[in-house]
Formats: sequence, C-alpha cells, structure tokens
Amino acid sequence: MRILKQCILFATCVLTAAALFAAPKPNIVLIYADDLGFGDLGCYGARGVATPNVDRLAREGLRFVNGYATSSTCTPSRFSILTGRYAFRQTGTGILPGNAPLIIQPGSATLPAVLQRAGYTTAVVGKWHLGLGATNVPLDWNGEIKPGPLEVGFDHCFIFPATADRVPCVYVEDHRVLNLDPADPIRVSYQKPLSGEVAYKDVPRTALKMISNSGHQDTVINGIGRIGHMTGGRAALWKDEDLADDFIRRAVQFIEKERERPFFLFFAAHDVHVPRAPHPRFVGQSRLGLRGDQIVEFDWSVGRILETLDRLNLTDQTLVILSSDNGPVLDDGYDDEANEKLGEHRPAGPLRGGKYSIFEGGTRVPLIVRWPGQVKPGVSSALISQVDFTATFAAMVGQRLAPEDAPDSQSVGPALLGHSPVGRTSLVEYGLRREKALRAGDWKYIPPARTQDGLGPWRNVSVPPPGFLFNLVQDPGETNDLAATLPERVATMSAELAAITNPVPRRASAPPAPVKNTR
Ligand code: NG6
Ligand code: CA
Repeated sequence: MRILKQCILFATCVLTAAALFAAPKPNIVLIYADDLGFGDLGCYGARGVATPNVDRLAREGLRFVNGYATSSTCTPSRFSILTGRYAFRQTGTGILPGNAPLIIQPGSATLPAVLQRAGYTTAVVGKWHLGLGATNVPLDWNGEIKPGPLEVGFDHCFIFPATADRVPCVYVEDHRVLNLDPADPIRVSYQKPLSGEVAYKDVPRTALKMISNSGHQDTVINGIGRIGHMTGGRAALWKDEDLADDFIRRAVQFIEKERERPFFLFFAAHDVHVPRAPHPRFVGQSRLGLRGDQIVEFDWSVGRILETLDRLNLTDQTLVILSSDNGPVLDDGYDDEANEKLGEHRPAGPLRGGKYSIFEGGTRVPLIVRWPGQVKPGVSSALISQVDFTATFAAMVGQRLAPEDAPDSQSVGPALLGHSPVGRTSLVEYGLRREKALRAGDWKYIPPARTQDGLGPWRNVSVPPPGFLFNLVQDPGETNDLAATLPERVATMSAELAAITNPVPRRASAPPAPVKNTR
C-alpha cells in the first residue's frame, strides 16, 4: 500500500513537472499607451515622429493590424482589459471623475488576479482611472485608500488615480498618497469650488503653461487647469514634466526586484493624453509639436523597459505586449497646437474617426507582441480584442476560469503568439455615447446611432436606419455604406450584435445566432 502511495506521489510530481515544462511561464509586461492612435507609431506609418524603440519591438515581434481596445474611451477599455468583460454590461463604466469609487469587483477573477493565482507577482504602474474606494463612502485621500488595485489582483501599485487632467494630482502607492504631509491635508470636490483653491478664473493667462479651451478650468496645479477642485497635498503633487520619469523609475525597480520569479507588470503610461507637458528633453524632438514630443517620450519609456529586460537577461523569458486604450485625439481641451503642427501625420492612419468615436479610429489601435523564440516576428491580421487578454493569459499559465469569470474573454493564444492567422470571429466596439458596433470578419455594422467623427474638433454624425455597413478590407476608411445593397448581411450582423449585447436576446423574426464561447 505504502509503495503504491509513493508511486502515485512520484507520478504526480512527474506529471506536474511535465505540465510546468510544457507551459513555461513568461514574465508578462503589458505596456498600455493612452490615446495613441493606429497611425501614431513609426511601424504603423507615422510621419514627423520617430519611434525606434517601439519599432524594434515590432521588428522582433508580431505586429497586429486588427487589434482592438473594447472602447473609444479610457475607463471602459481599461475595465475590459482587466476583467475580460465588456464595459457595456455594467453601468457606471464611462469616463470616471477623479473621486469615483472602484468599479471592479474586489476578489473577482481579473487578469492580474488570475496571474497572481498562477504564482506571479503583479504590479500596476501609471494611470489607473478605474476608481478608488468603496461605493457610497466618500474617499479620504489622507487615510487608507482602498479598495483599489491591491484588492483586485495587484501586489503593488504606483498610480495616479484618474487622468493627468483630473484632480487629485498625486501618486498613490499601495494604499497611501505618496509624500503627503499630514499638516496639509488633501481635499477634492467635483461638485463645487473649494475655498482656498487656485481657481483657473483667477490665474493670469500669462502664468499658465497652457490655455484650457474646453473644460479643464477648475483648479490650477503646476500652471495647468484641471477638471475638478483640489486643495492641500502640496508636497505630494506630481510635476507633469516628470510623470514618465517617475513611472519608469518604479517600473524598472519592480522588474529588478522581481527578476527571479514570474512577474506581471501593467505599465499604463500617461502619454499621449492631455495635458501634454513632456519632459523638456523631449520638447522639439518631433515635428508634430507637444503631442508628437509625447509620442517620443512614450517611445523612450518603451526603450527603458526593453533595455532593463536586456540588462537583466530577461528578454527571452518575457512576453511584452504593447497597445493603447483608445484611438487618437488632437484638441482634447487645451491649446497645445496638436492640429496646427500635424503636417502630413495621420494619427489614426487610414481609419476614420478617433477617440470617442464608433468608427474604426476609435478602437482599432496598435498591438504588438514580442516573446523571443515563441512568437514568430511578422505582421498578423488576426482579429484580437483586449478583452481576450484575461482568458488568453489564464490559458497560457494553466489557470482555469469559471464560466462566470471574464465572460467575454476568448482564449486566442495561437493567434496572439502568431501560430495561427485566425483570432476571434467577431467583436463589439463601444463609443462615448454608448453606441455599439459589430466587427465580424471583414465586415463592420454600426446600428442607427449618433457618434463623433474627426479628431477634435469633431463633427456629429447620425447613423440612419438600418445602420452603416462597411467592408473594412476594401474600404478601411468607412466611406462606402453598403447597408442598402446588402440587407441580409445587415440583418445577420444586427442579430449577432443583439445576441452578444442583450443578456436575454430578444427574438426577432428569425432567432439570433447563438454566441459561441470558444474558451
Ligand atoms: C473628457 C475631457 C478630455 C479627457 C477625457 C477622458 C474635457 C473637455 N474633455 O471629458 O480632456 O480627459 O474626458 O479621456 O474636459 S480618457 O482617455 O481618459 O478617456
Ligand atoms: Ca485614453
């Protein structure tokens, strides 16, 4: 009996070791840019700005031309990338104010939580914008700040709470505001002005680093008007020009510290979101003005990460994945000459629209994956959504997901690693006004809605019944609406979209096609 038990134990050990060997656990570094468009990088055809470090990543890895954020704004895209769930399934997942509570359920099977379960040390460095604190309990920025990243799967966080144009303009490290002087407590309001704040209306224009042309006219911090009111916390305020340096310092420290074990780093850059105040050493480094200079700053950050992996001999055992949370925008509320200095550059490449829009420029973004020896370098046209990362990485590290976990996430490992040219069959895109569209194969269907076109300034566009139908391969710029000539395709795609987006699909004249869960 004892011998039998020992044999079983031995066999179990051998099998476990074999399974581990079959599924090497790479470190995973997810580099997430903010508002970086499909055409904003050298390897995607950018003009007037050089991105040698990202281009190196693309040369050594796989560059996707059909990679998608789930939404054309930040919060819903970040919600999806971390939860494997489309944001339209949960109310309150639109662009959040800086004092919003956490919108991800603590304890749920998020991307970092699943990796943590698989033995990874996990960290988020950079922009958060998914809320902090409990619902219905006003957050005290001077106390313990939770729940937040540490309650949804991250072992460490070094973040700013929302966006750089929203207060509070401070870093949160784990559960505390960094460098906070208790004698100078932070107060934050998104409702009304605060007594003692430096109000935009009172600051002479000559004392501002940039003029706010829309919104961004509440409290002035570091010479820049912000959304929301803030007083106090003076020793804790970040300097916009140092955001990239501060984030990279933490990211490099984390990689150095965790070099011996599998780690997951979610590096969520501020670049190239407004306000555009890159470090002075990047100013003038592109021909596109400050927005282009910020692309250079982003590329520098990527270079620092790649250099660190090289220096620590981690390159071969690290999967680096780079993408953006939504498409590009030019004038996003500050006079920073993004339009005036654009020249020949096309931030969304050949795509129509950009940030906020349901057209392709809103959600189709750069996507590059590098894992030397595992990913064959090249270009892939496989259809991939960021919502797939949770199931894909879970499968890669041998973690099972329950049916209710990451419900929209499909395991697309073979496509992501370049072993298959086929990813998803379809995906949902989601705009600022909660408008949705279906991309299926070469086709895109946008139901009747209102959306925005352009890159700021915008043009409102009404999508009339029965919606717009485009063949994206023949018509990447979405100019030739085929809905009237192909009514059956409109009907099929409309039914598929309804089946995915309605929890209980409503029966039309024909029953909608069932949604396949390929996980
Ligand atoms: C908008 C802001 C814009 C930006 C955006 C969020 C104004 C006029 N516009 O409301 O500047 O902050 O919200 O961007 O205030 S995102 O990338 O985080 O979704
Ligand atoms: Ca964004």
